Amino acid sequence: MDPKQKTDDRGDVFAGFRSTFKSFATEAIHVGQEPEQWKSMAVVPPISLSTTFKQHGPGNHAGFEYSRSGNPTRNCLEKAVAALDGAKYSLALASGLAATVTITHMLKTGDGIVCMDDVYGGTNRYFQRIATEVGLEVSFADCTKPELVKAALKPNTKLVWIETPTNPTMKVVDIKACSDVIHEHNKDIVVVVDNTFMSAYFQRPLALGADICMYSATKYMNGHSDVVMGLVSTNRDDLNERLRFLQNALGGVPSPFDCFLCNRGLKTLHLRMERHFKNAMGAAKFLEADPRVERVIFPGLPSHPQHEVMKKQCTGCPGMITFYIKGTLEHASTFLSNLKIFAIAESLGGYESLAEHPAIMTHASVPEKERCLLGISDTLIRLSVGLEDEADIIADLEQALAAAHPMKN
Ligand code: P1T
Repeated sequence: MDPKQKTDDRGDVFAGFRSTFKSFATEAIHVGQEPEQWKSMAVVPPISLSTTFKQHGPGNHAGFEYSRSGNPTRNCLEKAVAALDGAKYSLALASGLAATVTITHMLKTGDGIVCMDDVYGGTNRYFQRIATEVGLEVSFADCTKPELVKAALKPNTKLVWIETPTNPTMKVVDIKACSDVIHEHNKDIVVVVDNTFMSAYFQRPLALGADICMYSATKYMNGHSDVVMGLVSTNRDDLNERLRFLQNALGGVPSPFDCFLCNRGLKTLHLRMERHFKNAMGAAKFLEADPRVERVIFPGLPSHPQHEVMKKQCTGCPGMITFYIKGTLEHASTFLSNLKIFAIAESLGGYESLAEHPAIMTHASVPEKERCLLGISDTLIRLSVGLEDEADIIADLEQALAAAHPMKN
């Protein structure tokens, strides 16, 4: 190889972003997958469907007792995810929300949670409508401003929940600045980063000061829109011990088949994310230049308010674009109904392009007043740009915009 050739030469869209994590692809493919762990020497981890495992004598087992507390296929996945997050430990849960609930169960009645003001609608609903019902105190803060996070911390605050970029308004939080402010105030406050939008390939929250990194693995980590799952990683022994206890005691675990699929999805995470970024950048530039579009929010564009933070803490951007179409709800609906490649559907992060209307779909459970304050309006549209050909994606957006605004053509 030419010694002058950069090993991290990923093309124009990645210019200015931090370099990829060392040996990411190698670890995604090999960690936790060692054929030597199986008598058969299977290169691909088998799906261990058995719910229970024979013991040599009472309490004398070969590492597994009962599939809720531990399963060989789940083990392979958890080891791979830990490596990709630069973590000591990782745990798989039955869904992203099951991960959120399991983490929150570390708290006791009277404890406080500070949550990023813009988060996935289901996270908002859980904190506001369920966590508060069992005596947890929940408040919201705009974590893009560390001074506002600091002001929100109270003597009973035990957990700070950050999502970045946020769903759906794509606000970017400086994880290091936020974690520093929180831990300087009280080192025992657990900082959680929901890393769903970024995946482990683009962002490592634990290296930036977070205590826990969690995912809805339903999205990019699995990447094929065929598994609902959650993942949680940490470097802290005490948190791992507690979370492992809760994983078993609460029981929100994924099936071995889902673990197999997610583990398989991870093998191509690096390839998928690079193409998501390239396609999304093309689509975002197209939308930003189009007169029928009011505003595009894509952290890969210099117009994004936290573009510099994004470049500093991430190795790239996912395929998530939010934009305001000019006009009214009717224009937004007509645009969405006319898309041909993009399916109108909730969820994101799969190989196929999806589009949705947050105010009516994913964030309908957020109280209307809060939605207005956050900018989740009738004309806001969220895209999850998939892995199809970039030119076809842009042509689809173009024809749907033309359908929504026929007079302008
Ligand atoms: O759907 P589930 O696997 O339970 O994950 C919940 C969740 C958690 N965090 C973020 C950032 C998410 O986006 C989600 C799920 N989101 C959608 C279904 C959606 O369309 O936004």
